[in-house]
Amino acid sequence: MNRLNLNFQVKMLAFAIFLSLFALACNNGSNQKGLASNASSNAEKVYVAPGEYDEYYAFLSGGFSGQLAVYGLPSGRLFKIIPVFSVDAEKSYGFNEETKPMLQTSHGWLPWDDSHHPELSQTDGVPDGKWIFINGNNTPRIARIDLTTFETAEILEIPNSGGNHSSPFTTENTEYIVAGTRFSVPIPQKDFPIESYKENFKGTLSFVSVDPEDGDMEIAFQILVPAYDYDLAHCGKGPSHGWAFFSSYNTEEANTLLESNASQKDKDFIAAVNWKKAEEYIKQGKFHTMPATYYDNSYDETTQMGNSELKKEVKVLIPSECPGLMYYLPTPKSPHGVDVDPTGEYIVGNGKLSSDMAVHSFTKMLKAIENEDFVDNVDGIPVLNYESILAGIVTDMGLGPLHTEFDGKGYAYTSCFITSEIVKWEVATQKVVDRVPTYYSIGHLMIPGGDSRKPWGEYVVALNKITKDRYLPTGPELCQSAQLYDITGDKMQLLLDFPTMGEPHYAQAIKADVIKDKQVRIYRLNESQHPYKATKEQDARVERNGNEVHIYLTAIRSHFAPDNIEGIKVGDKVYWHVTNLEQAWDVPHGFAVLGAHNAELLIMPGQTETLLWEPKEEGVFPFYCTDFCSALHQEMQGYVRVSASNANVPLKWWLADKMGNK
Ligand code: K7E
Ligand code: CUA
Repeated sequence: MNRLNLNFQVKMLAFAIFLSLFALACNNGSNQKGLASNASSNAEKVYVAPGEYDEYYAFLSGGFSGQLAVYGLPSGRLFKIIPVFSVDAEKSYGFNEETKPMLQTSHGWLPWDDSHHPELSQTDGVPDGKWIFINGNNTPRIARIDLTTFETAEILEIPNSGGNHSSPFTTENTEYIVAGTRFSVPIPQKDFPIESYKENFKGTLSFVSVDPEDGDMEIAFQILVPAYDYDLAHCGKGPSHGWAFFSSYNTEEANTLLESNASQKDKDFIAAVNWKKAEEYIKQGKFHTMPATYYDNSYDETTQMGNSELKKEVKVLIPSECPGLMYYLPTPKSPHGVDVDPTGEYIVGNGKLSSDMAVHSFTKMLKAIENEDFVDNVDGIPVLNYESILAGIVTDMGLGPLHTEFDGKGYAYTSCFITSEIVKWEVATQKVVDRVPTYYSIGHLMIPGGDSRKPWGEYVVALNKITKDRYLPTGPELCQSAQLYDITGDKMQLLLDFPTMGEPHYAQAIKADVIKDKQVRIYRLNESQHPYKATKEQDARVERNGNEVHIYLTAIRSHFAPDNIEGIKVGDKVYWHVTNLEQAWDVPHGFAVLGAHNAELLIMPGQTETLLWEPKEEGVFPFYCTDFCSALHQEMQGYVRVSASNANVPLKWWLADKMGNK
């Protein structure tokens, strides 16, 4: 080979390497940004013209924000953050006297939780738009949000639980929502050595009944189960209605270094609970009444007050005493999500440490139970034979499958955390038909109606943990993010990225038509039963009772009545009860007073809210409306005079010369 030739070959090789690198870079570029082949037609698909409505309401959990966020789809526009488990200064939730009781627990008053899974109420297996439920993971609770007001209506504490993660998934007619404990603990709680985990720790699976009329939640019963980690749940539908399924990991019952110690066995369990059977056992009195301390907090719309009720006991079923109550379905490996397809036949175990994903058959499960095809028995719970219940295996799944949703056309969509992708597969054949990358590290995914009997399909939303380079950077903390994909064709198509508030674990969406026309617009003044209301200016007044002062204040465009108050003293406890006299939609008033140790009030038309103020020094302090309500909003202000604790300034209030005792 002559020199020239060699030179030429080296050059060609370099060129080839350059070309392949270039191709890689291009690939990377388009992968990194997920550039759509047809950006403008995709833009059209998510474009909602000014003044037009979105097609869906989407509810995304706030994760460690403890709240629930409401977005429009397909636009990704944020409409509202609904405060649930965490105080919210914007709306005074947890700061005003009316909503403080909502955050009462057996561990005291708690201003925070970690909310993961919103779940819409259902009728006949279809979201009915009455309520949305969400779990509090840290201090076990379930909240119910009313979808006519978009406000938290009830928070029920779950006793005998170490963390309410597998919750609050609903049965077909919202007969129950379920709550399995993620962490097993001593039940009842007691001081034990942690090393005695295997002897002394237990799990519980709770069934919370929901009143079909007013939504009132009660703990119907709990099932005492082996000390595994119960991770997620879904209820049966159609033929499997009457059953609920809970995934579990740590069937090793490890209590230290779970990352390896709870990953020893190649199968863990999905617990299948026959809740109709449970109802029979309850009726027959086969339950134990266990003492338990927990709160049920409800917000009453007529008194506009939250109320905390302390409850003292629960009914507990023990599987060994209740044959047929529950079974374990072996499932590889440390399954996270458990999802039931719209037909109710397929139970998908998202084995996050397994490369093969197991799909169980409900029909086969029933047959195995009938044939007593058991391989083991744990504390009276038969373990079914894996081979006998298996419908099939998805062999080409990505790595780290977490959750699955359905489009109602026979396809399933599974999120894979490690490979950052959504994998679409055919439910009946378990064959993979499409996959798309997500940016990045997807957790849950959501199809409107995708865990119901009748998914609307149309979109899948990826709920991502990490965004890296997707948005303008904002210091060390970057936003989490959702991504919207069109799933109407054979291939999934990325349409839109939008940031989310807090970590979106799960989400739900519902056709806007189901709820948009039943929104409460105002609270009627003549129906208010608030004990401190003042429904007309003539009723506005100030009352002293020892060192407690009650100010009955009214607000209307554009003044407070009264707007001058004297006779308050250092050391007083001053309750500002502000009634918004407006009776038109979209005219809230705000209220703030200098030096208050809590948040503003934001009072809807016809509503009364109360702010506690404890002035610590003498002076004259302004108060004002915080919500720009009219052209004269800036004039909506007043003064309160605070005198020494031993002063003799008489209690006086007025508005110009119109009122009070001036
Ligand atoms: Cu997968 Cu809490 Cu539902 Cu998050 S959980 S991802
Ligand atoms: Cu009322 Cu501004």
